[in-house]
Amino acid sequence: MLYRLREAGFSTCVFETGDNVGGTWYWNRYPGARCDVESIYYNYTFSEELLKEWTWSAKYAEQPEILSYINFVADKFDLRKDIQFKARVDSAQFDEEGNRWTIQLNNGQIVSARYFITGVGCLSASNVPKFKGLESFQGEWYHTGRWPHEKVDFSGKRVGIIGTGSSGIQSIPAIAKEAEQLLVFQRTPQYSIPARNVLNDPDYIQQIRENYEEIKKNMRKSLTGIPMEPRNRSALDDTPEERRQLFEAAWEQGGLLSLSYAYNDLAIKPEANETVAEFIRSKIRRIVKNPEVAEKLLPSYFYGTKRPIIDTDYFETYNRDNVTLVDVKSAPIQEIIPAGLRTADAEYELDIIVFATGFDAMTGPLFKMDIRGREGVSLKEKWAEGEQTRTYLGISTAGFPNMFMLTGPESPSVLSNMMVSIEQHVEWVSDCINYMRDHHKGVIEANVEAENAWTKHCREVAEPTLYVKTDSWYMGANIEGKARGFQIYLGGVGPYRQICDDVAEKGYEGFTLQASEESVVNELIQ
Ligand code: N01
Repeated sequence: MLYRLREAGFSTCVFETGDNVGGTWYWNRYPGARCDVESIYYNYTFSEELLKEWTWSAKYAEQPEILSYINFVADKFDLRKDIQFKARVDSAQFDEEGNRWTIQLNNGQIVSARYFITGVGCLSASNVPKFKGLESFQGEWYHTGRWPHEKVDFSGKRVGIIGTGSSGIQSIPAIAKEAEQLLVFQRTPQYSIPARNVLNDPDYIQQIRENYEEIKKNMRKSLTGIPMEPRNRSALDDTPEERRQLFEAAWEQGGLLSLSYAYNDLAIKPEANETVAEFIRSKIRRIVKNPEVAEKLLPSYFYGTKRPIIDTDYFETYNRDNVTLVDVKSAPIQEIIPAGLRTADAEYELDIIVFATGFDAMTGPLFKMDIRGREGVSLKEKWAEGEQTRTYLGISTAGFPNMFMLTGPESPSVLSNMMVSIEQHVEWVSDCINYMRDHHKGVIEANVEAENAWTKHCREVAEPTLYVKTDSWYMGANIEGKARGFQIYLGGVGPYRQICDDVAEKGYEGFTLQASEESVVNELIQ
């Protein structure tokens, strides 16, 4: 966003809490952290030069490599000179008289800007559950989403990890190799399939480079930003043996979408979903040697309605002597004690606790700032009314003029390859700001009717799917007291891009654009 606006001649400044670039990949440095989207699709595509200069070492890049890439991009385009680090935005308020945003930083600095763009991500507000007694714990504790920059030494330690989502499942095998004892406190068992990571072959990279224009086009028009489409057949149209063979091949192939895309109705029909769910359960039973442990690891929600997880030796890790699975669904964690933690039926001594307990997703990062639009109404207040987010295209929200949210709620965001969705929003927003300048407009604001129609459309697309039947962070269900509602646009990246482009082509249909003060003054003079 900074690069595009700067190239277009706008004076632009980025405020960043961290002391360097990287965002998600700056904060999530826990052992085993890596991307679940293939590296060749998980990069910027705006610069051909950049695509040629960077080579990914493996199919799924590890966090240090992705962070090096982001630093490489920042250096190449000299981005840091317009980024203020260690600068957290505490509040942003729209001033109706001057039609400008007043942005207040935690260091006391106040900035005035015509446009206010949030690039705070969807999963950056880490969630540490409010366990009683945490402050009394005498060991060390960490959250996966706020991992220290120094190495955490697990050797010879009794480590407890709470949470078995993507972060837990990536870190458990890595921590188990180092720690003396690892206790996994699991509330909800998860489906996970092998990533099957491999090093990238130079010939393969060459072939990708030669065809990147085509690959980029396919990524942009695909459903998820990854150039793959679901197989156009119902799971219920195949015999059990045909299904088994297909699922086996997908399991061998590994990766994020291989099983989800095996049939076209797995996210819609419970009976279809059960075929893939049971297939994965059969794999867990076969991999985990202790049948009692295997039984505790069997998930029961609809497969794919939480972020599908890919792993390296996750279920195999439970065959190690130093790993113990503790079921905290039947005996919940009651409190953290100085020596460890206490569940409803036992006490566990621990030297280190790892919270792999996720994030206050989607709205959490936005609500960490006190954002106020017209008449001083805060975003929090606006979205508390009716108990759901309301946006136009997931980019803007009525009452908050000249504010844009990159990968905001009700856009495809976390249900897509984030790189593709970020670039699409960046292109759309910078085109819009250029249009405003070229047409002498000073204020752009979503109309309430357009917003209501978009929010309704988002709900209507999600409603027939199984996503809304699962308690997940997609639904806001992981945070106590948070309003429930599906906050992501499920219509797909390609169709969504088309909708956004059509809106722009029709002169920003659904928005009200006001002339800039300068152009009004000019007209009066003439
Ligand atoms: O968080 P999660 P995450 N007591 O919310 C448990 C992305 N990501 O950080 O399911 C006990 O998925 C909770 O249990 P339950 C990706 O989009 C991507 O792992 O609520 N347990 C669950 O097991 C992902 O979906 C990558 O019953 C408690 C876990 O903590 C998203 O980030 C890598 C608890 C939280 O799982 C979030 O993943 C990592 C409590 N009080 C993450 N509270 C890539 O590969 C919570 N839990 C790119």
